Amino acid sequence: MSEIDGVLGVAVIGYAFMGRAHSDAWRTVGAFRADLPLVRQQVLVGRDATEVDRAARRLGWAESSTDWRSVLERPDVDVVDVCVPGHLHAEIAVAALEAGKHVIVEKPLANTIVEAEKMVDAARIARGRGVRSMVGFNYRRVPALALARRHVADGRIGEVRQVRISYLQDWLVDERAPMSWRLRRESAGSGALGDLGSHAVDQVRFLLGQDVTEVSGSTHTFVTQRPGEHGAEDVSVDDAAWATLRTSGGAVVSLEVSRMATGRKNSLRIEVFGSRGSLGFDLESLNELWTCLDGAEFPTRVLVTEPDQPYLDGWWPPGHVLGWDHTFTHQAADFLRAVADGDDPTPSFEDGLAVQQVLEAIERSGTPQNTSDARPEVVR
Ligand code: SOE
Repeated sequence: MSEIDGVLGVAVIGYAFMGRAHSDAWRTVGAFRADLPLVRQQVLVGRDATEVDRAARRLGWAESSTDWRSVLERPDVDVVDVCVPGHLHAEIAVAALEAGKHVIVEKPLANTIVEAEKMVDAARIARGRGVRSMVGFNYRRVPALALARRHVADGRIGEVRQVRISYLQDWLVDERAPMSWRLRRESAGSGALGDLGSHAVDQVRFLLGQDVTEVSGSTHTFVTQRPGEHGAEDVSVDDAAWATLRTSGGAVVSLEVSRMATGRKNSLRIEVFGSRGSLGFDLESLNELWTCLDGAEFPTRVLVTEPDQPYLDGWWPPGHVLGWDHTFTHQAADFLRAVADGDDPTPSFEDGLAVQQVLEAIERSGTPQNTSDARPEVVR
């Protein structure tokens, strides 16, 4: 904790979509949990001095900076929250951990296994010095999904046999949608696979409490060129990906992610089928979980707003529903709790690496093969 005033100073690197979502979380976390260390929104970091300054004022930051390296040297910064494109994650996170800052990195942890491994090494060394790290898979903090995990862990649906998970968006359906960092391999690593598939793989690991051991998959790019700043540019990542996964507990998972699913804005749907029940979730009805527990024959819709359900004791009376943004507040709160208690928060960088290994195995497996010699990839 900052020696200056006993309050944790936070720096967020990046102020686009995720930087805004994380800024909002740091601003609201004190309203959610009164028993956590206080935070000070110290500095927002970005490349464009005028823009980042404007964003800092809007989003509640005391200052802005264009130099993340100098921010790591500041004694009034205790937490560094990395919300920039994937290719910058490893360099900033490793440097921040070495500087003794607690670190959150937005998902996916990195663009490659090699980068993710470097981050895991740095996190391991930092952990020995009491420095905490976490990867930001915010959907773990949806109350309904945290409740689903609790039901699976408590054996309420028996042995999990089958999972269906899809994460579908449609912001690339229009062929005129312009190039961006998300469509270039060098900045994003992969397309829908890394962006949406990382959430899906993390949910499988989270909900089942199991590792993914085997993968067979396929990726596809429907629109291979898009308007860039200087004319048409090649798209170097996938638009959609499909996979069948097997888990350490013997479950089989069907996974589908796409940015070309016309009419689906941000549709994360999950169904988990076990020997004694099932669970169903749809992000578009974020406060609901469909449960079929303890051998019941039909599913029931449960409104997840009760104080004894995950994350809800800090909010409003029952029935006062939450939104997508609250998942980031919960994430910030869980991180602060771990820092205050001297625990290691989850998902760890090791979890982020495990997800990356599955994503890369899906890509490898996606190399077209003759049907006669197609074999699943074993996740290393
Ligand atoms: C964009 O596709 C995106 O913002 C993802 O990057 C987020 O992780 C997801 O929550 C919503 O969609």
